[in-house]
Amino acid sequence: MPTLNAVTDLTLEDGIAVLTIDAPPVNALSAGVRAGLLAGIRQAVEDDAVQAIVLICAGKTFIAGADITEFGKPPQPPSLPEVQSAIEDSPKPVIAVIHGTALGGGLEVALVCHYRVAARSAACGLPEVNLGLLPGAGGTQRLPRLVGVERALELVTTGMHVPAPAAAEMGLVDLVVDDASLRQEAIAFARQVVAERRPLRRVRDLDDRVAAARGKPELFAQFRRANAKRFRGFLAPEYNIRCIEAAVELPFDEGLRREREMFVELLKGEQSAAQRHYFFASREVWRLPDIGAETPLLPVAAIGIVGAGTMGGGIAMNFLNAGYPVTIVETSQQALDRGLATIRRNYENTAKKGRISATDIERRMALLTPALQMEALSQADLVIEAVFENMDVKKEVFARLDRIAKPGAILATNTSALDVNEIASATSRPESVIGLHFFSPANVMKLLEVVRAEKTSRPVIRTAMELARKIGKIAALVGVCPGFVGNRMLAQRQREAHRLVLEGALPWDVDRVLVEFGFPMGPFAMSDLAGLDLGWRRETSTGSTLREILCEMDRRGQKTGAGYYDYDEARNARPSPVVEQLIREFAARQGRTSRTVSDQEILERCLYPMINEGAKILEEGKAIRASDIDVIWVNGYGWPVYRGGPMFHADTVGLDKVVQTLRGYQETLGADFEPARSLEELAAAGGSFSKPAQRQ
Ligand code: 3H9
Repeated sequence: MPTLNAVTDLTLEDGIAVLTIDAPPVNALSAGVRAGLLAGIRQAVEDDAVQAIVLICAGKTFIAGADITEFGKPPQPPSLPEVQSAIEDSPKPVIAVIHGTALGGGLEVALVCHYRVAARSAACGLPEVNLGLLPGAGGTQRLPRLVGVERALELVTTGMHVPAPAAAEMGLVDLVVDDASLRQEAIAFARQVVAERRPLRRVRDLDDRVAAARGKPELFAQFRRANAKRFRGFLAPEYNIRCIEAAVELPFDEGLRREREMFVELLKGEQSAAQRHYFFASREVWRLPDIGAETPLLPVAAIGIVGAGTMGGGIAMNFLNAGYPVTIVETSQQALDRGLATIRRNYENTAKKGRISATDIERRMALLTPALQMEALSQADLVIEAVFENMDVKKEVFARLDRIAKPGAILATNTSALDVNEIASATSRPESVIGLHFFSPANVMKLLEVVRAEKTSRPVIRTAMELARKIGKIAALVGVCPGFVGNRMLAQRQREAHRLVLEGALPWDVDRVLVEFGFPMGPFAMSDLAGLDLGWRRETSTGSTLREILCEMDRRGQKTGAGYYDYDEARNARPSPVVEQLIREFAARQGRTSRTVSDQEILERCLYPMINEGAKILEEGKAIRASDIDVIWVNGYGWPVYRGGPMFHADTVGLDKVVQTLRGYQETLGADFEPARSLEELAAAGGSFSKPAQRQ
């Protein structure tokens, strides 16, 4: 049998046709793959020597889905449904052979096969929801027919990957075999199907499992209620649910049509565009233009951490979780004990939720060595400083580390805003110094800003990025500037949020508008959570800002039961009449008259200066690309992923509109709103951050 095309191949092995897809990196269903599949199935069906067909993939995975890069482009024949019909209607059994991951359209292809055999290490899933989509090739109609409605709802709304053994248990795959013998056993299974004259099992014809949910709308209502918080703001989960409802209530072909319509609607919408942008952005962020595979990686086996406070402890947990031995240093036994106790308590809380076992806790704690002397860090390959945020203190720590750390060790600071160049200057080896800006709580937050100082060497940067990957972070390489990328932009939003309040908006108005936009929390609720007294001291308080006045009144945030909001016992927030009155008086003392501020103004004034700052950051080369800024904001600051990130959002709004609006505010509010030069130029050239003008 001939090779079908560049990405598919058909061979005959003693009556069994083996149809192989070989389309790196992930065997996505590109036009070429679809064409090869269709041709292969047709040839195998026509060939009298073929008794059954085995569909298998080369490389690291089974089909990982539709080719996302084709979305939004003119469709190329054959369509996926056409290919699927050829498989499902084949008069000869077709067996999907799954290794790696069968995802999205990949699993949907497997679901039109008559049987599915999977390697033990494989996983299956319909992750379209994470791209703002739904499975658009029958997945929502076939999945519940195999696994039942409750499971199907869970799978399509989370996009979770189901390991092969669990997939077999729920009826998604028919046989699980050892990885090493997958191909051989799959062919043997095909022979068995032929020998036993097993029926051509078409999932579309099954009805029992969906019938069980027919006429039970409360099942869906309950699912929506239980997950309302998780789905807030997202369109795709609701559309996925509606498709499963259609699978239950409509005949198969009608359900398919409904699914198709909703898929197309989502595909054309802003949310999916944003989530697909984020998918590629979160992969691109790892690519460093001037640091490639030729840059040597430094060996890192042992970690040292200076400071066992909230940050130091959280950072340590990342490395312990990944199996690295960590030495953690504090200045007093009491602080050390407290730090270790917090780490243990965090692990115990995780264990209570069933995510780790008691053995896991002990294994991780055993990797941790407490110490009172910095000399204990002499053998560490990477030392991360997490002490008080003060330049003199940091420089002193680095000067000492310079004397103690072994040659070649990476010396990292966890500063969130200080000048890493200056910190590096306290050592005789600035090339080894880098910023690793973890976000709080460091054991939970995915984001890591890797801060490249002027003299940081390439091997140090590459090693830091690789380590970040190993400990499960999403790392973005940024340059030295006050606040780096994330906090520098946040400062813009904070300034406007506070200014808006003095002009007449109330803290809960600002928070509500940002929450409606999709942030989990607004800036004032956030301040209350973090504590208004961060960096505040009664002795030096001058009562000249709202925050100071609130602290002086002992309204220091959630922990004191009052801040910008009032809190009840269960920490539920209520707008505070006291604060409202206080704001009015404070503004009046400053000679301001209160006015009505529209929601639109709140949103524009909080977000557009951030976008503007993002443009300046790019101009100055402090971020590599606009999409890195988006990754930072989605992972570090709760920017809703269905809005892609601040720079993608600017593209969605239209850069000319952003510039115009900034100009408008500049007239009344001054230079803070002056558009960045690059933003104006890009807007004037009709470009966008995701597609710079020259590439269009
Ligand atoms: C769908 O199927 C819709 C259907 O229901 C309906 C159709 C009508 N397309 O992640 P990695 C690239 S929607 C194009 O770094 P890993 C990726 O960009 C799809 N490209 O590897 C990267 O490129 P580069 C539903 C894709 O080993 C390279 O492959 N499916 C696609 O860490 C390696 O990727 C999904 O949502 C794609 N579908 O993880 C699955 N997938 O090297 C999405 C990947 O140039 N994919 N690429 O940066 C994944 O979850 C992971 O890629 C996977 C491998 C787990 C497969």
